[in-house]
Amino acid sequence: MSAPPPPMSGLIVRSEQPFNAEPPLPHLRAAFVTPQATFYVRSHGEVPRLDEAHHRLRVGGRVAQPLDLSMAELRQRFPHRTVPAVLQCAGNRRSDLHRVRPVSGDLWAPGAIGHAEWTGVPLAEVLRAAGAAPDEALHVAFSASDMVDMPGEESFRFGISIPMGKAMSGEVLLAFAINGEALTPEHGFPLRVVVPGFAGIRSAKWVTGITVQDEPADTPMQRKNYKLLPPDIAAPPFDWERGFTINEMPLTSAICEPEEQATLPAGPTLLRGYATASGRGVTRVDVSADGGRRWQQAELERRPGAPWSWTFWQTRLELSPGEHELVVRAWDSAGQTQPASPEEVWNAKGYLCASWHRVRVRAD
Ligand SMILES: Nc1nc2c(c(=O)[nH]1)N[C@H]1C(S)=C(S)[C@@H](COP(=O)(O)O)O[C@H]1N2
Ligand SMILES: [Mo]
Repeated sequence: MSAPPPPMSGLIVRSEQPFNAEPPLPHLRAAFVTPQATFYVRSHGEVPRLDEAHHRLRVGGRVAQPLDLSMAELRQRFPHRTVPAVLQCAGNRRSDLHRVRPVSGDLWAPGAIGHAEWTGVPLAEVLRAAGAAPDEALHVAFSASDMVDMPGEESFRFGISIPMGKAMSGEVLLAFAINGEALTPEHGFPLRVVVPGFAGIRSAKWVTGITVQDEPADTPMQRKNYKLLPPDIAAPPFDWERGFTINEMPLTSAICEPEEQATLPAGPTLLRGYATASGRGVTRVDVSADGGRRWQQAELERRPGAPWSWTFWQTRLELSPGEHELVVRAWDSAGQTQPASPEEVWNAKGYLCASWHRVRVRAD
């Protein structure tokens, strides 16, 4: 009997162990709702193979009524909600920062992002049933089944947290389905957290425990990594105290087509890509064929009433024969736009690269 084909065929593998992979950008741009098979995978350890029938979710800490739920109980006892939301790794587009000065971590192109319809139970409902005090100063920590190895750390169980205010917002889900189908093991089967608008790291996969506590999670990935360090910190050992925790993701955009280093016929050329403002609206997308001197506005495609969804954009630009630097930048509903160059946002861990996305092409 042959093994079933891997669900993530066609992805560009950035690391075999742990398994990290992202879709080629034209695949990502092919559908407004990213199919699970096209969705990037970011794992810190081995992918656990879990059994839904025996999976349990324990809720404890500063709650009046601790819970210990099977998957069937979770599904039956709480209302279901579907939220279209972007999930994006804090390291998306790290390769652009690496070209400025070396950074540590997987060298993601702009494909460590996806947009799916997540279905599950609102975390807020479960916290309310457990009698968690809705005190905004508290933290909600998630623990998971996977063991993580990080450089300089003893092996530990995955754990991460979010502030109570976000946990009680209706959009944070304990999700058991993506685009109407069960999660695959790589994406967190049988249960994962989805925190719309926050860096992917907060969306714990294979979640087994929820703890309401006074402090953020006491794990290396909460205390140290996933912090934005100031630019003068260039090499390890990092002084993590000088960094701040990455929660909300910044306004960003990317060109998905044409691809970097493409050779195209001169003349009108279709450019397509994505933009996301993480809760705010994307109000305008500008595209340039001359490195950002002259701009043209792209046509936008988005889903009304879906604040955590993304925006697709497209436009045709006239390319004369020769080399061109294609550039995109998005604007949000607060009139903010993206920084022009990766130099301005360089940080040693290579997080939050949200500068104008630039693609070099040749027209013949
Ligand atoms: N348990 C667990 N949850 C996790 C991770 C992990 O390694 N273990 N990786 C996180 C990171 S860094 C990201 S970007 C997202 C990626 O989710 P995906 O693989 O479904 O795209 O999961 C997050 N949740
Ligand atoms: Mo991530």
